[in-house]
Amino acid sequence: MTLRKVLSGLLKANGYVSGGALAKGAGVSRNTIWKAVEQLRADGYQIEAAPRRGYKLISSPDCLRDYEVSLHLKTVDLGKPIHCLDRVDSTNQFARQEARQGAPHGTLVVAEEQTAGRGRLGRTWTSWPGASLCFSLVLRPNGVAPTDAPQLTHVAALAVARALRNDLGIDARLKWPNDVVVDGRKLCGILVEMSCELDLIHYVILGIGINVHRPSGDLLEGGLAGKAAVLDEFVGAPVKRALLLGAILASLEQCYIDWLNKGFEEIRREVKLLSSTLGRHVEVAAPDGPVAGVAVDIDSRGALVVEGPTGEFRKIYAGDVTA
Ligand code: BT5
Repeated sequence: MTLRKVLSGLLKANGYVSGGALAKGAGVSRNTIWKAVEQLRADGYQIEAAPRRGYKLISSPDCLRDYEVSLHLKTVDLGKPIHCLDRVDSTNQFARQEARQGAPHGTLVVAEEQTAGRGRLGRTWTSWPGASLCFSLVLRPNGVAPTDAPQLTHVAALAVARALRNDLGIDARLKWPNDVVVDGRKLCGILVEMSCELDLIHYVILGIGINVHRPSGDLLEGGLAGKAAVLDEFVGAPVKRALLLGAILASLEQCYIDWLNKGFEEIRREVKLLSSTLGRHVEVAAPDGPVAGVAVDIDSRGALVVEGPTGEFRKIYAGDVTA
């Protein structure tokens, strides 16, 4: 808490701020401020100290520590509480354990490194310590039917795309059902998992992975070469992950509340506008076999509607699209 308050005081000062003023703002002693500044320096913050003038923040590292992440939260529920982990098998797995033990709606799990990041259907999500943003949220959508939960994939994808478009000016598009793509390459993957009974959702775990920086040693080569996109390269400067996380959570909270209050229709309309899948000839690896045709719609349940060569329409509820 003290680190957060000191960092917040340094940021607000936008120049030098005295140790006394920081101590007053944080409600602690000057000695505690001195210790907090030392801790922040050890964590990679560059802080100048000058006699009679106080402290000045020169630069911040791109870190995902809880005090930095919480500083950029603009949400009511999402991100409360926060678990910031150095290393975990999968943030979805960790969040699921938390949810089982009663973690509240909005609980955020973010990790610097995932050792067993998951995609859908047992696939792998690759991430790189320091270069990726990987996080999961515990959601408890009260009153929503389990059959409507898959719409959350679209809600989340739209929220990420909106944040990237509005805050960073990136032409982010949505590839049905769970990818956010830029220039046709995958920047972000979304994994929605649920625990439910026939007519009751216990909890949903929403996992989001984003490639932010190009990993050192160009680990994007190999299987992901030409398929994966890296955010920095579209922004033209290194993006701070804690800031990005704050922007995405704000956007997600807005989309989520709209979805709860107004249903899927408005979300669907915007998803269709940003879709990179609609209007294209696609091949879909659907659970009951391959389907080929033109993707013509996303229906009121989030299914992809494909028009086959003889004019028949098929609704695909889950699958992978090759365009
Ligand atoms: C996804 O699955 O795209 C869901 C990814 C969700 C990842 C997050 S990270 C935080 C949370 N914790 C987890 O353990 N998971 C979630 P799917 O549509 O099945 O896509 C997986 C496929 O995407 C892989 O088979 C690769 O082809 C490709 N892929 C893997 N890593 C990638 C990356 N970093 N960038 C782009 N594509 C990637």
